[in-house]
Amino acid sequence: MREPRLLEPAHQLLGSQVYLYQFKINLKAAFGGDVWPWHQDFIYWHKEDGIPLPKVIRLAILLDDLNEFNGPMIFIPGSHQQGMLDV
Ligand SMILES: O=C(O)CCC(=O)C(=O)O
Repeated sequence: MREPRLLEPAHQLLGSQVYLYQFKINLKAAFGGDVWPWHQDFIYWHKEDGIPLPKVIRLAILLDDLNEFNGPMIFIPGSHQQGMLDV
């Protein structure tokens, strides 16, 4: 959390002080791991935790090599401009 190589870009992108909101390890075993269907994270943080604005940086540190066989996270281009989509 205090690593400057992570903190400095976060400061620059958000233009403010930052805090750690949550951390976790997502285990994705190749071919047999969990499936994460399409979703937006922020709608849960907003509704359940009361975070007012999507002024958030999501940072992932990969513990293994990432490839098409072990569950890469995929983004839908432009979806961040469609606001919160309730699923
Ligand atoms: O790693 C993914 O595929 C999605 C993870 C995610 O949305 C989350 O951890 O909140």
